[in-house]
Amino acid sequence: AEPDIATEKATFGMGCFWAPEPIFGSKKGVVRTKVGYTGGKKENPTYYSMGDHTEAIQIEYDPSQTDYKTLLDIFWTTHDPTSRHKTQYKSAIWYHNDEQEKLAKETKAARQAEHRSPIVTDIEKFERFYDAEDYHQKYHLREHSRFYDSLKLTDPQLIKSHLATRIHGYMYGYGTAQEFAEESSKWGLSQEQLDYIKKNMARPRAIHCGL
Ligand code: MHO
Repeated sequence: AEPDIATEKATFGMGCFWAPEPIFGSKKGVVRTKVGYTGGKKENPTYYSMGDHTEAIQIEYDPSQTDYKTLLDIFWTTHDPTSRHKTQYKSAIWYHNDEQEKLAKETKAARQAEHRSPIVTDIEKFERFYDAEDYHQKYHLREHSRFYDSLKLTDPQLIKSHLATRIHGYMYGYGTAQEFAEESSKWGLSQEQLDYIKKNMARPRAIHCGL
């Protein structure tokens, strides 16, 4: 069953949207992630016709376990906020409230000292998120097709799945073995499934997006 907790949202553009899901997925307090299109005006964008939208990740987090500042630290350090890309892949923060806007602007200013070139990240008000097509959700988890099939998640379940979100992160090396041991004991997975995840945690496959 999906955890029934009050979550808050964070929405980021970090380049191709396949990579950020595992980056955030296994972080403390991250309940679920999904990918989609936001920031533009075009109605009902699709991957091959996204118009003025950007590929984005939306994170739902438990504010009693983590906070927006922590997520921003991950955002700033796991993509290059100084490289200018076309709108599809731009670096951006879409804030959901005044507090997020303030933290986004403050951290952007503070992070500039770490870069030679100007940070080009756009900070805009969140308007509307269009979910990406099913095959983009948990993209890299789906690549482990036999394991993925063994989870028996339908596409509508997958986009909301806490379990898939967490596994996706661990599988690509973004969590610690200790956190994994504590958390995975509650998942009800078979020993074979757990061993498969552990094997991948030890040697995570590299993620590449050809931007
Ligand atoms: N077409 C690029 C980027 C994919 S991203 C979801 C690739 O295959 O790596 O736009």
